[in-house]
Amino acid sequence: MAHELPDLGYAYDALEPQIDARTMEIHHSKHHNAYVTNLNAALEGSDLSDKSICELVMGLSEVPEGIRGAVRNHGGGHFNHSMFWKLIAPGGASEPSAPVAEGIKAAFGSMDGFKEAFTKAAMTRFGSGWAWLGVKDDGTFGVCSTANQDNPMMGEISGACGCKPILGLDVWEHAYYLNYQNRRPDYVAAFFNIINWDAVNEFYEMATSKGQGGSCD
Ligand code: MN3
Repeated sequence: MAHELPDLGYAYDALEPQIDARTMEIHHSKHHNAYVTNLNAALEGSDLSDKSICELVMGLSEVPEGIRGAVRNHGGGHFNHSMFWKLIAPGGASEPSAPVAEGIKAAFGSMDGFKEAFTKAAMTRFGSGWAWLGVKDDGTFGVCSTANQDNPMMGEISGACGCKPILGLDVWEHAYYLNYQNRRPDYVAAFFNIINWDAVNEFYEMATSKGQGGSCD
């Protein structure tokens, strides 16, 4: 079955002023849509068409070499954005509840300590990529970043994350340029005000109970 662009579940202007409607519309209906279209095109004629996006991303090393790059870029893009829309969906909890709150405190000392570490990951990602909060195999929390549309679910190929992602921030310029131009720090700061912590909790449950990350449902 072909992969599909998920509905946002909320209006493009629902996140203003933190993220403007035009950015959301282009980001979802153009950028994310293109990842889905290109992923489907790459998979056409392969025997991977029955695989879920989660299976594709987690099993990247088993994808035939000829289409592995396309699945990595476009499949990663589809996975990451599907997770991202849920993480900024309006109406959820504005702060984490246990055990996410406890995991953050144990790893970073406080919410401010977490924000500092996450902001650093987002700011030191040169060029395009993502910043992540994830749960490691030993249950502790960590922060890292990946390039392009890679994500920690891809394992070692994505870098040194070594975690299952429960929160991610798109730091590609297409995610913020219309409103923030070169001011990535302001965009990152705004993101903290719109995180849907209910979604983070759900991704935490998924990570700890199934060893999977966002977009694996
Ligand atoms: Mn994006």
